[in-house]
Amino acid sequence: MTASLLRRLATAAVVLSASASLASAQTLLGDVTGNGSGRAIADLSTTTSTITLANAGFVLGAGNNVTVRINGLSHTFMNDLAAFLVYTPTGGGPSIEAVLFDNVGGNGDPHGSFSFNSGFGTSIGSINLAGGDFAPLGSLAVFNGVSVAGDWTLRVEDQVGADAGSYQSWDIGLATTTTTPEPGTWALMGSGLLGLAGVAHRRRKA
Ligand SMILES: [Ca+2]
Ligand SMILES: [Ca+2]
Repeated sequence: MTASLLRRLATAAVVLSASASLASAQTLLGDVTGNGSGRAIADLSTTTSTITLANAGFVLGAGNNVTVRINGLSHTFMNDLAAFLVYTPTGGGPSIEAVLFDNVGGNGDPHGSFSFNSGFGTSIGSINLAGGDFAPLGSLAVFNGVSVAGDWTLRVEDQVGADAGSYQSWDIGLATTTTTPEPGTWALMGSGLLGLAGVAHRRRKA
């Protein structure tokens, strides 16, 4: 066994142990991520929090590409709650939505962070109120094929009178493929500087 191979194996072991520790926490997967604000969840209310992503050229392929993580969810009656992920593309067009959970947890009090990906092994129907990684009620594959650019909204509904709650923040993680940009625009695409570069170019010409 060569030294180089040993080094590669050691690196792989580190990566594996990092994934293992992530999986025991609340996992966020994907190369494109965004963070959204927390909200109070008032009794009998609907609350939304939106993450706007500007990643032009990034597309969701086939597979379990969407992870949603709700951080610090707290409520005094879990079954009151329903939560949805809604996507509206930049420039308009029909929205797409999926239900993350609804009518789960009985009268228990959720108190933790909850990650959702359709590839996770535990259904949200078997919720642990302390949080964890769960497959959502609705399939997140409904987002496959969309261009990432747009508004990603977490909608949380408190549907039953008495009891309320809050969450601290939320994250989205998207595992993407890229459409092929023109040569020279590749590096600018990811950093979101394409528009600025265009402005600079026009100024030089003027
Ligand atoms: Ca409900
Ligand atoms: Ca309520």
